[in-house]
Amino acid sequence: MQRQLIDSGKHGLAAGADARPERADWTIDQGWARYTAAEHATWKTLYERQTRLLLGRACDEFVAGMRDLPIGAEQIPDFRRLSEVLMQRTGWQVVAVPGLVPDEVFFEHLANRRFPSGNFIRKPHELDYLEEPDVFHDVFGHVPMLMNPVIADYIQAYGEGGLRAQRLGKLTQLARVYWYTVEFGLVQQRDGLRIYGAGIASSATESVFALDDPSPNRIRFDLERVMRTRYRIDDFQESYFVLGSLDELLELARIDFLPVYRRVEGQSEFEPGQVLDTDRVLTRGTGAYAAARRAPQGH
Ligand code: HBI
Ligand code: FE
Repeated sequence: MQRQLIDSGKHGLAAGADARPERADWTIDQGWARYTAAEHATWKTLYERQTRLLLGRACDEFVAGMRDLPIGAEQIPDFRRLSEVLMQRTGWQVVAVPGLVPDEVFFEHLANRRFPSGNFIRKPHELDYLEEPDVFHDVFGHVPMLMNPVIADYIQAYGEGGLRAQRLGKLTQLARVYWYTVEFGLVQQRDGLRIYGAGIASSATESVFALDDPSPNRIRFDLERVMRTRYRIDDFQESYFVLGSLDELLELARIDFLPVYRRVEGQSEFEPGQVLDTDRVLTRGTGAYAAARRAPQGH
């Protein structure tokens, strides 16, 4: 499609290892004026479906962030306008990138309160699954939470922590914390469990599965436990970790992870669906979904 030729979008990058970003920080122009009517229409389809599903499912902070941002059904949001509002509220900006960027580039942006967002949007035939974060995942899923001061500090701390974890060889452990909070976190609120993770909030199927399906475990979040737990990147999670309140992330943004890495070092790892005697289990999952995926021919 035309905009990819112009922007060297994700296909340009995926084309080969020789693909190089024009800028060292991998940012590109969002190219807002070049989105086609069909691309805005894809956004609208996703926006309307997800807005409906998130009623009574998204946490209060997500709803408040969305309400105060220039994000609507009709158009793919303009990052400059998002950044104006975010900057005033929490000092964050949204910058455009062509897709996944190298870990250290990603961390460097977050450490400086710049959220790298894919500028492309998924194709109509891939509404429910995509390999790289697009503008719908990044803007609809992540940006509303960046309006919250706790999340704003937590994600910046993750960027700083990521640079350090790389030097310490602990990126695997840190990435699990990000995964089970920023991407797939649940939180207890007045009327029950709510979504705050962007990977869930931007997925029609997983926003229902994570809260309503009997298959997955829902376990009280514990830092060391989560650091030792592998995750699924290509399917629904088998376990979700639940905060009592988003304020618990304040503590995580402040503490030094080094002693935690040291404690976890050499300890066994847990499978995504494993439940421990020491877990505070909110829902013990049936595991039916994951079992069916492992044995699709099963009886
Ligand atoms: N790049 N654009 C983008 N978005 C991400 O979420 C992202 C990334 N690069 C690396 C990465 N995430 C993760 O592997 C790190 O959080 C570990
Ligand atoms: Fe994400």
